[in-house]
Amino acid sequence: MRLLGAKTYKNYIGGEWVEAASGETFESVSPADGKTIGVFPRSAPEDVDRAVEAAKAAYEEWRLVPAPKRGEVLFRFAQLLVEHKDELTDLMTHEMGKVRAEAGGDVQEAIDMSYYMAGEGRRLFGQTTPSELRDKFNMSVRMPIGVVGVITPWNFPIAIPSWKVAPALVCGNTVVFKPATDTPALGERFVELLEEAGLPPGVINIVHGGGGAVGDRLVRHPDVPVITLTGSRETGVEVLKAAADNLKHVHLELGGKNAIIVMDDADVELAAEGILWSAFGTSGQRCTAASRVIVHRGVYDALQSKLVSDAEKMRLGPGWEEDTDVGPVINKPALEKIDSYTGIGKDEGAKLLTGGEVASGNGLDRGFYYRPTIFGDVEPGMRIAQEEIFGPTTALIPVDSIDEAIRVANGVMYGLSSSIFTRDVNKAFRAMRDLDTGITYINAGTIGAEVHLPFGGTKDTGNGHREAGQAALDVFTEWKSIYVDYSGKLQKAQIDNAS
Ligand code: UN1
Repeated sequence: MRLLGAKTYKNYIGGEWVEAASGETFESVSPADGKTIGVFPRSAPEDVDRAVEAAKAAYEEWRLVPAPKRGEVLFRFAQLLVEHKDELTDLMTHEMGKVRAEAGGDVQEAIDMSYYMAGEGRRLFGQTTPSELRDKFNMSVRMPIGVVGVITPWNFPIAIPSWKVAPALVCGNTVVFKPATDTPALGERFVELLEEAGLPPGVINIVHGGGGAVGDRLVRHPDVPVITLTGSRETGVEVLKAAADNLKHVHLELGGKNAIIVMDDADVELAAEGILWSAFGTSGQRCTAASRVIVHRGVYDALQSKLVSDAEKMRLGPGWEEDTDVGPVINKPALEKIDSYTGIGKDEGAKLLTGGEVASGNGLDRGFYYRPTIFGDVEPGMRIAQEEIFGPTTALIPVDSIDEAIRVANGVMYGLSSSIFTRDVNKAFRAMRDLDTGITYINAGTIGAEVHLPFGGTKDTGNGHREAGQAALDVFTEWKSIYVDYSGKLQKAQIDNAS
């Protein structure tokens, strides 16, 4: 692979590829086999300051570029992503670890989002509305805000940057982007392609480095009015607090503890397929992963045995090997955290049905592989049924009715995704209304959101915003209401037209 072999990468600031001011570096290492992907600048607050300065200067011109023209750059970017899809997919299997089909899906999601937001350049609709006074015209328009700080996770290393950067840019903002330190090469390729698409210098900037030095400075910088972060609940709370002094707009996309409900009238085969895909796809490292399965007792035994036998057939391996079902998890601390939850589940009295161990042999020792893990007889209050594990572990919780199923599904702090398998339309509509999540699926798993619908969750999954779809535009614009009086005289609202 072209990008493998410890290539040295740089920050991109004001249209120049530059090292960190300190000259310090860090490595990105493949979770699949431990090989070095590249060496990256370990940036400090002063690098962030330079990037923000460049982005602030570029904003003054970029905000005046007509939105359809801004959209055309995104259109070219989408085309470049199409051209480079195989290369990016391959790199993702190495740097992040997901299997090839899913890595291709990740890149495809960015292609979809970029085309969608390119089109938004010719919409960005506001409203026109009557005035309460004669000879007066009212409208509202979306205005860009300024420099957007984009902080992204490693689990969707091309898709999630596109969810944030594409709408930020089409709305007329400029960006300072900090990719996760586990997937910096993918972040860098993303920016190289934006440069190639014709984005003027300073409109997109990338600063590599950790949350402490780079993220924190971005969040506190007075010239960065918008922060968008996908990460853990803990980081989200810290970011919100740090941004409060400057009254920043903060968009947060945080954790999930997503449940699939399987009713006794469900197609059990289909439900099992949906559960395995949602629980073990991306090795369970999606915010939308199904880490709970709430099962009606009428089908509990049948579903459990099908899940266990199918999970045991899944092949672990590097994502680039065609017959791999489940790739590695991202790094050693993640592996240890996932394994610690197996211990917690056993101690709590849940029944370990399969998995529950680090996988080894056949070269797996070189990476971070964990066996697909299913716990049975789980009580809704157990920690494995409450806390986000972010790995290939799911918990089966038996229930007796739709009411109990919905109560259990809602009985967690998060509210991202949910699903129900049922053939009863009444139960499906109950679930659509009563499941307290930002996303609900009927007869499908909890993963697979499409880019033109709002993405995000209720409760501790976020702070009320949504990304993707039209909803994303609300994160990256301010509304301006404009009143045009063409009567030629002073007209006083609320007074001259009093009834
Ligand atoms: C995430 O895990 O943060 O719906 C995003 C899905 C994907 C996106 C997941 N399209 O699972």
